[in-house]
Formats: sequence, structure tokens, C-alpha cells
Amino acid sequence: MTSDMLKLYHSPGSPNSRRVRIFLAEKSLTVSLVAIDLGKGEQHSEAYRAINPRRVVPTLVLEDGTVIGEVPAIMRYLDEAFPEKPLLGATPKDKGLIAMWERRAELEGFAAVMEGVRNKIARLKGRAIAGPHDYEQIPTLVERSVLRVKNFFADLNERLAQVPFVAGERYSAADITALVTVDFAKALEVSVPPDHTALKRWYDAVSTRASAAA
Ligand SMILES: N[C@@H](CCC(=O)N[C@@H](CS)C(=O)NCC(=O)O)C(=O)O
Repeated sequence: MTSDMLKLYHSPGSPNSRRVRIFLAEKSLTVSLVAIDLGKGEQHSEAYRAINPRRVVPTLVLEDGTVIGEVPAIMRYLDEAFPEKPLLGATPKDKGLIAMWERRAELEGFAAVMEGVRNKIARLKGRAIAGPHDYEQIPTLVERSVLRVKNFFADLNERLAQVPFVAGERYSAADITALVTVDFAKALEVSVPPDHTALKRWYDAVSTRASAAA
């Protein structure tokens, strides 16, 4: 099987879509990209809901029509189906460690930024949580989200003072989620503080890889 039989529904400005695009670029895989315009509400269209009733991007569609949503699930499929250049680990130990660090980056970093942005931005009024249900914003949450992001940066700085990459010695999916988190945090006006030198060193390295432009 070749990857060009796969279809990825994505949005150019969506951080979750970017996680998958970087993953694909790192593995040198090409898929057919279909853009969904979130600004115009295309995720709510009947046509897209027939593909992904959760109304979110990214969505991967396999050659036989199987639909895989959720970034970690898409990454898992791609790493198993195309095992060259594994980004989720090649040994049981690496798989466990990368899953742990990627999950921490998603839950403590990415989700905190998402919570802040979705409860802050006027355009997302009534849509504080992506998906099939509408939720009102809670503006008072934003301050706590920002604090969570800052704490995530401090914790990540400590980690990266010990190892070159988030999950250890090698670049992995955990670096992808952490990189997208740092860039996404700019929407909350949170950037890497100058004294977080290990985080800065890592950010400069991962954001200048060709895949970061994906
Ligand atoms: N848990 C989902 C989250 C996907 C998600 O939240 N995607 C956002 C874009 S980054 C979206 O589709 N938003 C649509 C909306 O805001 O209505 C995943 O891992 O793929």
C-alpha cells in the first residue's frame, strides 16, 4: 500500500491538523489533502458530517473507506501502516515512554491552550468546545488556562534540560505535539520566557526542521 491512497481532511490553520501534517512530513509520506473551511462552518455541512459526525478535523480516510479521527489515533495508524522512521517508538520501552510524553504534552499543554483560546476568542462564542454540541464560553477560565500553559512551559524546560527531545534521545510524536502547543500558545500571547533556555534550545531545533512548515 502507498500513502497516496489515503485522504486527510484538514484545515490549514488548525493546530490539530498541523500535528498530523508534521507527522506525515517527518515520515516522508504524501496523502491526498482535502481542506475544510472551519471559518465558513464547513465542518457542520451535511457532506462533512457524513464523513466525521464529530464535526472536527483532522480526519483520515483509508482506501477502503474506513474513517479514523482523533490525532493520536491517526498517528498510531500511520506509524503502524508505514513503520519506516517510527515516531511512536520501535521498542516496547520507547513506545511506552513516547506515549507517556505525548499524552502529557497533549493534556497539560495543548489542551490548556485550546481551553484558553476557545473561551477567549469572540469568533468562537457559543462554540467553547469543538464538536457536535454547542457550549457557551466561560471567560473567567482563560486566566487559569494561561497559568496552566506557563506551568507546562516551565515543566517542559526542566525536562529539556535533561534530554535533547521531549521523550528522550530521539525526535518523536511528543515533540510534534509540544511544538504545535508552543506555536498555538501565541494566540494567548504566551511565549517561551527568555530564562527557559533548554526549552528555547529545543524549540529552535524542532521548529527549523523542514516538517515544521507543514
Ligand atoms: N480530539 C480531536 C480534536 C479535534 C479538534 O478540536 N479540531 C478542531 C481544529 S484544531 C476543529 O475541528 N474545530 C472545529 C470547530 O471549531 O467547530 C482530535 O484529536 O482530533
